[in-house]
Amino acid sequence: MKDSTPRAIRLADYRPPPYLIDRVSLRFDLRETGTRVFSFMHLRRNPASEATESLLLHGEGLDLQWLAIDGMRLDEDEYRVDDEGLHLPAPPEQFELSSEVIIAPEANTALEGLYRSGGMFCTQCEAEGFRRITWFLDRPDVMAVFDVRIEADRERYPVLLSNGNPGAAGELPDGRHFAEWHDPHPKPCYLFALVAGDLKHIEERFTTASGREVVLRIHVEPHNIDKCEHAMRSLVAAMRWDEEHYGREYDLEVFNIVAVDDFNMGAMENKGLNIFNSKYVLARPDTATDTDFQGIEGVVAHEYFHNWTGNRITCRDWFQLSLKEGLTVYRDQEFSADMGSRPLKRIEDVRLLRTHQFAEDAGPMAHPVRPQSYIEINNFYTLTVYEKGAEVVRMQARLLGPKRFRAAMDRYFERFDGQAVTTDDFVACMEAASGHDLSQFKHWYDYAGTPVLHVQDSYDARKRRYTLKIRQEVPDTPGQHHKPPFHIPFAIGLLDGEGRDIPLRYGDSDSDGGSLLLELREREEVFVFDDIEERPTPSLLRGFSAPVKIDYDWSEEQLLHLMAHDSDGFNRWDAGQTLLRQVLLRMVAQRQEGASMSVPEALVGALRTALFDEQAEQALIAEVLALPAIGYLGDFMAVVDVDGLHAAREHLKRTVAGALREDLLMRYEQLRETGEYRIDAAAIGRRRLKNTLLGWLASLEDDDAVFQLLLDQYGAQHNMTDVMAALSLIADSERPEREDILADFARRWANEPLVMDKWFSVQAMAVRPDTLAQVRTLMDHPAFALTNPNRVRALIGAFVNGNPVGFHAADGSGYAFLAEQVLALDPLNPQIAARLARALARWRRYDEQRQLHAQEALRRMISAGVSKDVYEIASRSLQEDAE
Ligand code: 0A1
Ligand code: ZN
Repeated sequence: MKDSTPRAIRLADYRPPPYLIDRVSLRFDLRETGTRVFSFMHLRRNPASEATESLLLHGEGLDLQWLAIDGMRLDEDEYRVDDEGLHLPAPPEQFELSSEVIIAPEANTALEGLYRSGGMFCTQCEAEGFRRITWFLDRPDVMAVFDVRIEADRERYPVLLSNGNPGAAGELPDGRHFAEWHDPHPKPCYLFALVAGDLKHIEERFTTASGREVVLRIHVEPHNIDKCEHAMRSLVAAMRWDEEHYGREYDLEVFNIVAVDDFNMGAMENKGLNIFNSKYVLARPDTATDTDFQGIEGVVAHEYFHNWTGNRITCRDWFQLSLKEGLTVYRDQEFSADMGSRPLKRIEDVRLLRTHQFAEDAGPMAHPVRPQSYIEINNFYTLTVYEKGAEVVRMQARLLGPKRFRAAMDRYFERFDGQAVTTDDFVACMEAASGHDLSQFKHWYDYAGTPVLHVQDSYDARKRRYTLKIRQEVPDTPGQHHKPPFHIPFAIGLLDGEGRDIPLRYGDSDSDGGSLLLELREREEVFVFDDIEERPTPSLLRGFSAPVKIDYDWSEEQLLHLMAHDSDGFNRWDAGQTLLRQVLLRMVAQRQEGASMSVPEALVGALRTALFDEQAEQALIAEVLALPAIGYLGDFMAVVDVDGLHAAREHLKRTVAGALREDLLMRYEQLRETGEYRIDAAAIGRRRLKNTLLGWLASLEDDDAVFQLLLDQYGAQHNMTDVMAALSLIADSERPEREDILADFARRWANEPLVMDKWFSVQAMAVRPDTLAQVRTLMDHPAFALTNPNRVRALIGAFVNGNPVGFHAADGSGYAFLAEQVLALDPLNPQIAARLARALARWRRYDEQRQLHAQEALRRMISAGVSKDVYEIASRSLQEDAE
């Protein structure tokens, strides 16, 4: 093992930094091998620190050339360098520290610090990558003003970028040139960035609300210059939106975005120089799907919004990560809701949360939105910190109401601008601006686990009284037992027999004819509603007002009633999902008992009604017709039966498609793409519905007319959304045409790596007996590379996370494959290896035989001596109290 027993870092051990760094200037001498970094910085003792021991400046893998304090070179016995960094035994109260180090970006496959991607140099410093560039106090509460000078070969690297505003630039001897950058805003070093390369850009001018002009540029490799427009449109829309909704303006003369092919995550909000995974920049209708376009819009906005929520106001320490991430996800969700369809966006976000974050929160990696300890911070860029963190902000916005939430945000920006703060500081602003007491609410930040609301109701016809009894339960999670009750905003409605909302009042809240917001605080609470004429149908947790699970004994009639009438669009959809879930789980049970699986007539009828709903948005109809995922359904079983769930889903699809074949075909025909391609919300919704119907139809495997539709839609090559919808269904089939079509696609797109990723994924996700063998073969394809995170996610990731039937094969072959790939990846890129390893975290949910195979795979990782990234995931997964 690289680190014999990796040490845990604890929130409780936080101490202010011993020194502060006010200014730093960096000079980069970029070379094909061996890049020199010169650093000059001003340090002074932090008045808020009591530390007296020697000063540690973080640094990893730096080849130190020389070191000087106030211009005087230090002798080797005047400092000490170890794995952590540079120790200065007794530094002065304040001093200039200068140094030269040599680093090797050309050998950096971990993609942290300074590295090469394609022909360019780029950086990734969050969370702790800056220490791989030069010595520094690499922690977010040390904020400095940066000056940067970059020197490089002019021909190979004509474009030289860093944070802030551009300064001098010019020629140097030997075909080299330089550029200088000055960032006036003090920032933590995790926001530092540098790019050097042969790039082309598109440009736009943006005038801020107060009349300042900003130059916006998106830089890409020359052959991608025709794929940047959507990203630019998204950026301009995001800038305007932040002015209109939060009064936040951009604060530099330039805003640069660079797309790079090798990137561990989605993108990075470096001040004034956002660096993006090319997947979240590049799009053309023929290369990108609607989901890709929406992803770009969301990520461009997310990174832009970080300029205020993350950069101007940053995190005190990495335990506060959700301060910037949860808040910024909330902001980008709201932005996307305004750009497209609000109810649809909510459904998508909740689906992600419920299928993936709930699973994380119920497994061995469960951690609070504000974690209490970590071994490797890179393992905590999680759905909990991001998505649950966003729900925690959303709940506060809901509790405060729009006006007071805005006032609280104004206060936050005013009070903490230029500082590194905590989630407590954020909540304090919410409290101060509203007068709400949020002390109990803060449990959401401190305790892991998804609360369950056990709901019982009763109706007394004589007293015309309806009673709701709610008991909340927060499950134990690793290291956290017996949790106190949470403060939960619980929006409800009661429907009468006609499906209308019954006007409700409770205490001093009023439903205004729509929903009523109840606030749960006790372990058990009873709500009584009087003057209710008939037994109502409850619509619970409207709009998904809190990230909780509801345990209520729904009848089929109630769900059908809600599906048809609920005034809350989200709950109308959710009622359908609950009904589908109930039916599918019953079918799995029937199959396990050796009985034949049955699909209720009423469900078929309800789906048919939804299909012809004239009022609903087409995208919403598509969502109603989307079957819950195996991963989500499995959580409702004592022992996950992947094969049973797959069989039930397929049987249900076939049965419904058989019954509704003519209706589905008719609607499909009506929705066919005619004329020009557009990417507005209506067009996206139309395509989504059409392709959902195609999916139902394709379950009729022997239906030649249906298969012809797939071939026609593929053959039309109208846009990538339609092509991929057809291709993935063809790839899932046993038809002889399959191979030709896949080969055709690969021929067309051999030179577009992001499109080839789609080709890898559909094959990795195909439910066929030879899929794993195919995946292994595809790893030798010239377009695949284990060093590129997008390729790894597209092929290996798609198999382990997107193909439950294949990955959880009873013989353990999927688990063994995962262990093998994690071990191959770990020396190259521990972050990506650790992310992949998470696929095994919930092994305890499967049968005994699979459990044995999974444990073996996890043990194999640990005993091979892995990075602390992988070690943390694998060892926690095996821990006794893990689930
Ligand atoms: N702050 C970025 C996410 C990010 C985190 C870590 C990275 O490298 C290890 C890269 C990006 C965001 O939220 O977009
Ligand atoms: Zn972010």
